[in-house]
Amino acid sequence: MKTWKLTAGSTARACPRAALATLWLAATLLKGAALAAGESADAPKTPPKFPPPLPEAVKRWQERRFGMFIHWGPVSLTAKEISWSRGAPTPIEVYDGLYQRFNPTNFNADEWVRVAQAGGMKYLVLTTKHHDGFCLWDTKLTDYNVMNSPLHRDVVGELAAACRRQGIAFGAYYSTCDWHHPDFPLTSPGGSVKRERFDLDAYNRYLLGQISELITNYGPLITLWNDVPQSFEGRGVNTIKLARRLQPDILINDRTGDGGDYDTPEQRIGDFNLTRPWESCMTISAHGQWAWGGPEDGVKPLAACLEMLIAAAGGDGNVLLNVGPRPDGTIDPEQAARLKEMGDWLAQYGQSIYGTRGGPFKPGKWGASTRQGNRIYLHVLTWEGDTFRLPAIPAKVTAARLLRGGSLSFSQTAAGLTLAVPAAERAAIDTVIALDLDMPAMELAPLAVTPGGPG
Ligand code: H79
Repeated sequence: MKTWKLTAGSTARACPRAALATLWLAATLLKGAALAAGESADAPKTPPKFPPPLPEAVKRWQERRFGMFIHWGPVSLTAKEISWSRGAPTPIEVYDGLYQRFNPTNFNADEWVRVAQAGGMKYLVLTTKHHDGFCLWDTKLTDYNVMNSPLHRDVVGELAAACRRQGIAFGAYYSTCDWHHPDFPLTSPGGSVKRERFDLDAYNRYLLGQISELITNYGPLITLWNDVPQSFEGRGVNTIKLARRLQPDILINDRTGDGGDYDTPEQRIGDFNLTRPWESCMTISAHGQWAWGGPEDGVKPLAACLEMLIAAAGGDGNVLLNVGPRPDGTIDPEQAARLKEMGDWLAQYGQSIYGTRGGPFKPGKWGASTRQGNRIYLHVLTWEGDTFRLPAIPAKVTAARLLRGGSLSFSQTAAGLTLAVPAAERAAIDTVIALDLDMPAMELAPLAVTPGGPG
């Protein structure tokens, strides 16, 4: 199992005492591994605590493969990390007063959606409320919301409407923990301070009321994306039941306190898994920032961004790639430009990503494979020489070609598949090869590619 990994830059961005949240994420990962290791065919199955998602909803979400995550709020004025900077380095009183200066008059929901679509993204998830408790919609349940900022516009409402207009799915991130709410047991910095008095039942009613507002007023939502369920074990099931009752085809991620419909590896690409749906959430910021990190923050290289998507699709997972819009309401042009490059790549190679499933060749340093119908797409990222060998598959390859055209030599024997692509024909980042089969590609069992990959 891969362990929770931080990006090099993320620790440098002052996040003082994040132990609790980090522990929760680590514990969740360990629990998953323990379950997987302890499972046997005849072990009694624990009955699910909540109704499962509709299979067709999971399928539609998986087919989209690539979504935009948006972290934004009054904290964007400071270019510090959302919620984590509350208390340190930003004093709590200062942080909690930022909304009084939040006036991003250039916010244009349609423009955000255009940026997402130019990036080839098929859904969008906005931080409606992060751990800092500030609400980006016209909630009736707290005054600490965007209608009381100088902007005085319902950001969630405008974005949900723009998504509907432009035909892209909309989802709501809603932090389970809330370090601002007086009834929540933990507060800033980093959720590490215990409140003397709190009322978790009252907070739970607030959370359910807000989730109800989000689904009722802005739904249908493609997903309800909870985060950091501190103190919420045993309560998450209420979230799931409520959300499913209000919208039967909604998906709910695994951070409710009692799990959910799909796993959410954070800042790392998930492992190959055809049975449990998953989505990696990743930052486009070079420093692993979620909220806008300032003009010097920078973006990840195109290769890194495309490799995320390829490795995820090859492992049968989605990618939710995060942008942090600026305090004036616009998406940083550097972030938008990188997304456009991804979108341009997807315009050419999208058939090998959208609507595909992962495998049958498991992802590795060599690259990844995806499949749809009678076809396998090989995404070769690392070449060690011109020739590339793959293990044998119980299907006949009826045609092999480079997706963007060009010459390729191919042979199939009982020992396996051999492909050769001259250096001049290879793409700078990802050489995509389509293999047509005489049978449905999903019927092939997953196969590991020899370490060291092609050679
Ligand atoms: O919303 C984003 C993060 O703020 C949130 N999840 C994503 C989607 C998150 N909350 N807790 N955690 C992630 C786990 C803790 C991460 C930490 Fe740190 C790493 C805490 C301290 C080091 C990275 C750097 C996050 C804050 C600073």
